[in-house]
Amino acid sequence: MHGRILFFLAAALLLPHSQSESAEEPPPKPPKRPNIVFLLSDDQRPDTIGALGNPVIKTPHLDQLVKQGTSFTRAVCANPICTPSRAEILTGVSGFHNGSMDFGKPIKKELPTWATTMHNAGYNSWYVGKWHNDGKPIQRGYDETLGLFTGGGGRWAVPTYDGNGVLVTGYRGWVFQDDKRNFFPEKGVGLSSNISEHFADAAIEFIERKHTKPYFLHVCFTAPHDPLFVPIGYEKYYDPDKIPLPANFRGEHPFEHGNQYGRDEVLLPFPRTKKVVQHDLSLYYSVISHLDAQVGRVVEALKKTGQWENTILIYSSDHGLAMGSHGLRGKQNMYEHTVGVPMILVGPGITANQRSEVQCYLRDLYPTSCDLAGISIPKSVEGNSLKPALEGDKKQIYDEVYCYFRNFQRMIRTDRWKLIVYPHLKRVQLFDLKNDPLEQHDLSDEDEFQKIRTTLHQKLNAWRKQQNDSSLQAPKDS
Ligand SMILES: [Ca+2]
Repeated sequence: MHGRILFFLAAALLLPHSQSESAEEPPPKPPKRPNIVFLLSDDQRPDTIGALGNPVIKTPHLDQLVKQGTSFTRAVCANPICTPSRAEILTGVSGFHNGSMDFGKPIKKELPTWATTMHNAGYNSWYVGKWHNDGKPIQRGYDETLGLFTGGGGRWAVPTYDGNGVLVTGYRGWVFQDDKRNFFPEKGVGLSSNISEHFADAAIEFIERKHTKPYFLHVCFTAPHDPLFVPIGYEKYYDPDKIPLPANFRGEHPFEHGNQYGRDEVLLPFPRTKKVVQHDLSLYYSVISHLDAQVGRVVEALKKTGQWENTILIYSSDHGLAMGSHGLRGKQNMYEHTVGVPMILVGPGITANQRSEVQCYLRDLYPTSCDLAGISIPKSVEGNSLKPALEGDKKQIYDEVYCYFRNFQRMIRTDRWKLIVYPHLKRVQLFDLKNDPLEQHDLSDEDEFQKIRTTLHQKLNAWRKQQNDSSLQAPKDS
């Protein structure tokens, strides 16, 4: 008897409108929460998508996403090296506060990761691909992995040469493995020409499962990070002799910016030549085109299984790359080609075929996905939801964005201006991005721009003080 009363009470609470509806009508179903599929490339410049203005590269599947969703054309990675950038993505917190400002620095354990938050909200949190942070994905909130690719296969590594004929130094000894550290060297040790297919295969395996819950599927590709090998079947995609050089190509960077002879920079000889850069770009583009085909396979799997309409798909990269611009090959700089990232979101509630110039960060993706899925954003998260911009509201999210690399570079960028400080050199650069988007004319010493230089420098230093930035203790006046 008591149980029956409780049952009716519970039913009345669960169905508050049942009295006003006819007995035959089922109660309205709660809205189905969207799946979140996050595809992240590795070292992809923001200008390597056909539909966003590159006339040479072939990216039909990414072009389709651009048409179907919103592309942020001024999104940045705050700290353009792999591990710290991924730490910002995983935590939604700046490297100044998440523990991971550089390689080998663990993420603070108390920070709820994107995966943890999704898991706690009733999602399955799944991980595929490159893992470049401390610990393992299953220690960072992911329920399960497939196609996990990380270090541990050094015993199988042998000296090899990339598509430029240069000895491979990137990803040596990385290997596919499972959560129990069972290794699968038969799938390749280090990068291989068609590695992106393995990541797409694993993602599709997750997608094709029978689902009882919504899921957060995080897929980290290694393309187009070096070493670059032409994917099988893509040998004739690009003729190196016909690839245009970056418009801001130069033979060498004019000063030691903090990584002039680092690992990434010595991948190409000095001074960089037109021929060498064109060949490197032809490899880079072919690896991106192959990655694009894998993105297409993942989208197709979502469509075939009837999940596309209820999925938010996010595509981005951990940072860009110089590829000959400004005389550089690597990341580790504050120029647009490198702090910039492609960022496309597609799905329910997201405006189609929209380009947004809102300044934003990679760390905003985590809170954005929470906001779109109706999940509360943890207090620790410093990023902001981009939902207002996705819905077509052009509201500014940040007045300015700040980027950093070790104690060698600090940057502030407003809608129009960019100031870069090199504390170790007591040097600054000032660019007018409106009139000089390729950053070829440093205005920092020109009289008429001293006021803007001072204003930006003061703002940047005030921000550095707020962050308790150790680079302020280097030279006094930078
Ligand atoms: Ca990277």
